[in-house]
Amino acid sequence: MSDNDYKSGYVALIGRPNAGKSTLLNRLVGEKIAAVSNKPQTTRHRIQGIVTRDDGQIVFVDTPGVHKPGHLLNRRMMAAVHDAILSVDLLVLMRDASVSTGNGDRFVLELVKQSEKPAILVLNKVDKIKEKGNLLPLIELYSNEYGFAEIIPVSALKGEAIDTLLDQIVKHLPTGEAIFSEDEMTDQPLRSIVSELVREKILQTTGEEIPYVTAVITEVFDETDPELTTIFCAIYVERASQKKIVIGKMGARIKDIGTKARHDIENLLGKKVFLKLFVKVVEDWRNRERDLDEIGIRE
Ligand SMILES: Nc1nc2c(ncn2[C@@H]2O[C@H](COP(=O)(O)OP(=O)(O)OP(=O)(O)O)[C@@H](O)[C@H]2O)c(=O)[nH]1
Ligand SMILES: [Mg+2]
Repeated sequence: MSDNDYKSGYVALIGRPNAGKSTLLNRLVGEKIAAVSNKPQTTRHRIQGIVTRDDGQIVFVDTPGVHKPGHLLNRRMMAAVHDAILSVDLLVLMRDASVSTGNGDRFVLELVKQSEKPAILVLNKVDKIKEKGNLLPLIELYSNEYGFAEIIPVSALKGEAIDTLLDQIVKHLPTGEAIFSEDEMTDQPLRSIVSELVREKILQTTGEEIPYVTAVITEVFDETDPELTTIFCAIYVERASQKKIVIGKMGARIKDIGTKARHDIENLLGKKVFLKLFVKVVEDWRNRERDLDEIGIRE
């Protein structure tokens, strides 16, 4: 292939909360760099994942699920979505095809229409759909609304049709040189990935209330010892009662969170990890500029 055929560009993954954007990002990059959970609003800031192939380089921008903003936190989350839409070459609108169309879906579609950018529609979670013919009305609905360059049913979880999706994405990118070196996989510092992995375990092990009021900051990341990386993470909650929930009976829950997170972090670093977690009560951090800046959710 001549250099003139090489493609490169930025691609935003946008959609409602829970559509499977971060699952897809992890699948595409081949490493766990973004938190995934069945709770909505798992992703809070934009996360880039880089895929380098022989014929091109794609910089994926994972974004928070589109929702009505309440706290300052949520306003910043939605600003990240709008920024991403404006700054990329191609949009991937991701839709959970296993649930019926709601106002949220129409709102996301509207964002795509307003952008007038080239877009690919990804119908995710097809592993949950027995009769593939059931996708046809959805395909029709979306193609009547916008000129999607492609419509591709996938399963991000099972890895179905992911190669087809990548091929189609590269096809629709502008020609250009690689943006990042080929061994780069994300723009996220290890510290933030670690925080996200800990937060993911909190989301996965607690009920409905805790996810929204939790943030994680990696305060110590010490690689001095080549055999063992020492990591301290602070878990923010808003009230003492929430701290009790995160810690659990006799510390059982926080121990569980720590064990699961350490496992993922060791996989990522390829090294043994000593992970210490502690819980801090910080009232109303979701509305405080300084706290949001500190946990990396910037304007
Ligand atoms: N069955 C099935 N489940 C999936 C698939 N993709 C994602 N999921 C599940 O859907 C849930 C949400 O996945 P996420 O990747 O966190 O979704 P998201 O779009 O990033 O969500 P937000 O960050 O909240 O906007 C998780 O429980 C995933 O395991 C899929 O292809 N099939
Ligand atoms: Mg996400």
